[in-house]
Amino acid sequence: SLPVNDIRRLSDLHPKPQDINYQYGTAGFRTLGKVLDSVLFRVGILAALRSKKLDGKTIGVMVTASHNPEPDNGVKLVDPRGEMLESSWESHATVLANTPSTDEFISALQDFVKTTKIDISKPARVVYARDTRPSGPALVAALEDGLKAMSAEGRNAGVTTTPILHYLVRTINTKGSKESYGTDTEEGYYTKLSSAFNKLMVGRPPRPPLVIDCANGVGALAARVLSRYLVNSLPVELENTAIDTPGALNNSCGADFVKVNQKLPPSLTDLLGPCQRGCSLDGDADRLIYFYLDEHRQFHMLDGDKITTLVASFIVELVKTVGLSEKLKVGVVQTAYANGSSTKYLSERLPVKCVPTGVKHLHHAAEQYDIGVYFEANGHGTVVFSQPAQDLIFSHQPSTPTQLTALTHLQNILNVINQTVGDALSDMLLVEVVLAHKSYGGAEWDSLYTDLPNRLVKVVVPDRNIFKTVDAERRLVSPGALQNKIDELVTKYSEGRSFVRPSGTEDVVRVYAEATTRRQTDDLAFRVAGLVY
Ligand code: NG1
Ligand code: ZN
Repeated sequence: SLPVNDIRRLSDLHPKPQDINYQYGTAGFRTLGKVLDSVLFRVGILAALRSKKLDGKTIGVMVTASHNPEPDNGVKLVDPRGEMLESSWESHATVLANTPSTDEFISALQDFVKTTKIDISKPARVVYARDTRPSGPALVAALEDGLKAMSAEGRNAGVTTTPILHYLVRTINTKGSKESYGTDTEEGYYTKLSSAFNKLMVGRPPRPPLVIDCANGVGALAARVLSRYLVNSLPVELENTAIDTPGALNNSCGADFVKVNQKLPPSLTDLLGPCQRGCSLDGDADRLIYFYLDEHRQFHMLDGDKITTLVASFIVELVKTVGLSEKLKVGVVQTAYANGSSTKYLSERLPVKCVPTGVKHLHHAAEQYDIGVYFEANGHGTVVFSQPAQDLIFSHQPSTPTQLTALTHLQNILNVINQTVGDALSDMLLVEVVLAHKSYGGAEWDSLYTDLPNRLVKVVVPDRNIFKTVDAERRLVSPGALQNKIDELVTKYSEGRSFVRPSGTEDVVRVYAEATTRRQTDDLAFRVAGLVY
């Protein structure tokens, strides 16, 4: 049975604040770092229980608030294959985080163990990490108390990126099996990605240096280490690496800043030359946005949709050259936030599916293809290969030298990609491979299709829970007549599209709009926001 005495003693050190209601949302628990102590303790216990339920497989816990401001923090659980926590456990997490007292917490735990049929005698293993936020160390200590209460075996992966933590979970759980995913260390990660990348870059002409905006976060540490493995293949210039400067994290820099403001971080203005490309990571290095300046120093953004297009087209080409088009179907997954032009371009070439916001939806839909490419417009995404697809790629016998070359490229690409989750550094290497192989600069890449002007605005409303959506969040069914009013407005704009949905991570409603001109787009967004308010 549960070690009730240990849990009680340690739980009393991490009391739940009375007035706060926590919610395990699309990004786990996320709010101000200073109110998360009890949540981390309880997540430690929950992670141990999840591990026991899965027969001692290692569960991951990541302490981060990604692109959110520095005072925020958060925590999410990672399942054994490196995926997001199974959704049925999200509500258990919410319930456990909100029980008011230690006694109620313990009885909720006892109920949970019983109804979920968890065998407490099984071992529990958890690997955990945090980003660079100042609130991180104390929260990790609270998590460790939770693990201690359950006598779980903990492995502290230190300060690292979210995707590296996912990689560690997957490699630990597949160690020594035929599905082995690499060595279960950070070094294993860097070696796996970089050696595949370096092979793909052999014989390519030298590239101008890539400027990497590290958002003053943990990506700075990871990008620095990675760059040592790339000395002969990719010159990089690391910017916004001030991880110890209070208030700097994600402040006027990083992938979210660039995507939302559609402009260069001010700190890069004097650094980026004409026709030079750069990219921004977010605070935990799982999102990536590219950009370049043209010859007139005009800024152009290359977001998740542009990455999807570049990568999916390249993989399709390789598969075709290898002669496996019939056996390896490539498909794309997007959300409603994908630019209409990208959807149009892709749909004319590939199967494209639209799913609700949140990586788990994209990931699961992508797994339905042999090779699934998914990115949120904000730059979070990856490519997933089904097991049969991987087996085929590594066992296929090519019949011509051209096929052999393409097949080897495909094999190396598989190893550059972090299939567990969106990974800014892995995605960056993937983009660089395609650019090098196609001899593309930013402008050539950008020219595949032209983005429709778009605008994303937040509206603060008294209760966002009254907003209910259907059709992959593209239409509202509540409140009442709102969707009809939006539909009516949209018809007045050429190529107009707009939708409204409640955020899963912030207490706001988001309004998205696109149309053929900047002015029309802003006007549409403004008027739809007016309807919502
Ligand atoms: P919400 O707050 O539900 O819109 C945001 C992003 C998602 C996803 C999650 C998790 C937008 C419009 N939404 O979700 O794509 O990244 O955060 O971090 O970018
Ligand atoms: Zn992130």
